[in-house]
Amino acid sequence: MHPPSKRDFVSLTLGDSVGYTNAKQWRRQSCWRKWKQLSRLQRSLILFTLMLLLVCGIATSPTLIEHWRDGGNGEDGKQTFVLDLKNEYKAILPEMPSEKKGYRRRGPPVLQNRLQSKTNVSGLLEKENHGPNLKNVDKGSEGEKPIVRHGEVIDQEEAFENNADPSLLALAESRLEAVREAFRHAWKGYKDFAWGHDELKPISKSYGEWFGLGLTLIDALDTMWILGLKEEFAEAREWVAKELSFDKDVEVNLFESTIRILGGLLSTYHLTGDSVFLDKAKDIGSRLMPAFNTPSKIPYSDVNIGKGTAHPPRWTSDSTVAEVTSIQLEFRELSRLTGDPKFKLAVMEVMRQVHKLDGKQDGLVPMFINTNNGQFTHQGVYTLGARADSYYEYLLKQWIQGGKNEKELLEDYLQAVEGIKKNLLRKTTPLGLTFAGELTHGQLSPKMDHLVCFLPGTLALGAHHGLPADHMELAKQLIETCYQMYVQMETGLSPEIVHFNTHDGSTKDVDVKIADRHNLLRPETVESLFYLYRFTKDKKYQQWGWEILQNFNKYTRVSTGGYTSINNVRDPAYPNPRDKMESFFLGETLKYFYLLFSEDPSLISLDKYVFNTEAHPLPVFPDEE
Ligand code: DMJ
Repeated sequence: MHPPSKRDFVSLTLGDSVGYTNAKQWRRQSCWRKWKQLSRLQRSLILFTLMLLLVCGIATSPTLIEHWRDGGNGEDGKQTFVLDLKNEYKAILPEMPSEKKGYRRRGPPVLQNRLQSKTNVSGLLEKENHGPNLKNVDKGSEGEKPIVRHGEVIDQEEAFENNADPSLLALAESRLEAVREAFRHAWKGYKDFAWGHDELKPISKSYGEWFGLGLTLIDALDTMWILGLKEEFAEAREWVAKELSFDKDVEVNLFESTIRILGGLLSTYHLTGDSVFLDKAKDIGSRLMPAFNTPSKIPYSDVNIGKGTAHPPRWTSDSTVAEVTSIQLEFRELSRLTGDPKFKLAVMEVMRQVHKLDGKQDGLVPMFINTNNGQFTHQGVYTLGARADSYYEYLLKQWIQGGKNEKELLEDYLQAVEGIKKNLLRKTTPLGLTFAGELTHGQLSPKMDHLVCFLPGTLALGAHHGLPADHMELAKQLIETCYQMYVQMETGLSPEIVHFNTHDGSTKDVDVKIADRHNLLRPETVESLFYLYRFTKDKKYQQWGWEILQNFNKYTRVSTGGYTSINNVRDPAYPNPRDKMESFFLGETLKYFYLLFSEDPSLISLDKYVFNTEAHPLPVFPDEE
């Protein structure tokens, strides 16, 4: 045994005040001396016993185990976060029975089985989040804590790596904020002058009704959720819960009310888990069903949702092909959620019939179908624009939604893309832009609706899901053309319809007829820019979108609130406002801007969701269904 070294002794007294010569100090010195007097074996035995006690103590303390399994995060943002969320959302989200029973999470069934083995590595991304969407944090069955965002589980580590460049994040954030600001401005106009009505008329500070069902408010719900606009969302949610009633003697268009109202309610239900939206979706879905009571089972265009009657337009017994083939995503999802197959059976009967109909040209469909005999009418005219557009979009998206199992949908889609390539594609002069024209009885017209600009996004989505790579190449060419439809206009905003020049010696690619010079704040080009950016990460697509957003702000923004359609994209001095803000500006255009500028690929993952044709994300069905 050796005496305490000078150093050991000094260390005990360091920091003591001058008067610190009390019993405590004496006791310490005495203990230390006794310790030093013990043999090495005695000291080892004591240390071993202490260690053993410590380990046993930890093993029997649930609090500490919990703390360690959490990676020591018990005191950081995550646990506080759970509490915050519960408090914050009390007003919005009803307490779900599953929470009371201690189940893993609230929310629609499809999303529960995605709570798998994702590891919660840190609280980093919580700071990057978009507001009200971080709604629940639960323990996984193996002690993991998946983060549920936008109704889905994300891997934070992966997402953080994707977002690692600070300058990229700063640019993205400023653009995202610009979209939020644009949304707030549009919403202010709607709130001040059109609350609860279908559409804002921002110039006259009034509103217009189409169905009298609060169309803009419903179309905008999931956009607010995605943009993180909590207060606006909460107010709108209250309106849906307390004011929205479908028990009304009103005529609605089957397609428009399906994509905007049913689609909007279903996607908001998926993002929030709030059953009020599902209840409303079931109600409107059921009220639309009389449309299918036709001799052919091809639905009528119009339904009286109060009376339960349906009919075609007054002048014809035809329905529009795009309309009857672009309601499937929504009704299929409604069947899945309710367990009632009648919705799905009705819409799939339409697809079954259209699949085997004569009158297509290399997979391209005419624009009209008769509700009595189920045959195409007005044959020989093929367009990718109005009345046919979303037929093609929904072939692909139904195939994705259903887990890529429905072969007929894929066959029809692939055949249609070949039909487009064979029959509709041409090049402009002088720039050699690729465009999709219209075929009329064998003659190609170089006319293209702005609506056709959905196509690059759809082609890119197909390529992402394993379809031929040349679809992506065509997508890239077509989106360039759509961008040029903006760039070549004096306001930098696209007209509704363009005619391309194809003859030698033309000096400009794009011509616009006087009647086609309007811009309705449509989303298709921004939508396709979003898909192209997600899949290629080519910054030019974001830049193009940024230019377009600035031009919307320059020529369509109304100072007292809202944005307006304009009559003349060729006159920057007087674009001539039309005094109407379409609901799809909030439902689609601003949402796609936001998604385009976001660097987070898990923000509505394109592997987990398909967007309906009104930009409402619906989940891809889980494998087992
Ligand atoms: C929207 O209602 C939908 O995108 C539809 O498919 C086409 N028209 C408008 C937007 O332009």
